[in-house]
Amino acid sequence: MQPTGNETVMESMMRASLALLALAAPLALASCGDPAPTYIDQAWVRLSPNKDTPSAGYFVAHGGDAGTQLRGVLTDYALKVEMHESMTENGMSSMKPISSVDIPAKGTVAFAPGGRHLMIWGVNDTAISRGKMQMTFLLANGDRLLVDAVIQKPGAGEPAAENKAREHAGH
Ligand SMILES: [Cu+2]
Repeated sequence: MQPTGNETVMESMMRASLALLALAAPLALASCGDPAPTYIDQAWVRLSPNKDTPSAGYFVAHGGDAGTQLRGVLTDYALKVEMHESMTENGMSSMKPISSVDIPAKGTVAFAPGGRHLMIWGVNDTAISRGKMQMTFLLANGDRLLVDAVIQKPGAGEPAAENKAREHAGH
């Protein structure tokens, strides 16, 4: 069968899109390797004993080679998440919402009991029975980090020892 004009056009279009794919692949690899990305670990949630009051969330953010900011946290497993800061003034402790937190290059920012924390309203029953919930951390550089937070029942402590042991084993 003789090749028609149409087939020639289609072939050249296919060749063009293959060429684009070949160009795209090295770019994708470059963004995964160098430079070191910002990441989140030791994420956990202290479940509120009362469904009408919010639970608290904690984690550690590790800055990559470039500084960025944490702009917010989303999850499908709760009604609402806010970033808060606790402070003590004249012996009174209070907290206020914060809209962004700097994560310096190669620095560490901890959200920990008594300080910065996540307020989480309406943690989903499915997540509670599973013992963990996935959260999405939104960075100013456009990265979205998916992190599983361990859900601790009311009264249970911080699962830090376990997390740290795992982290060291990996290094
Ligand atoms: Cu709060």
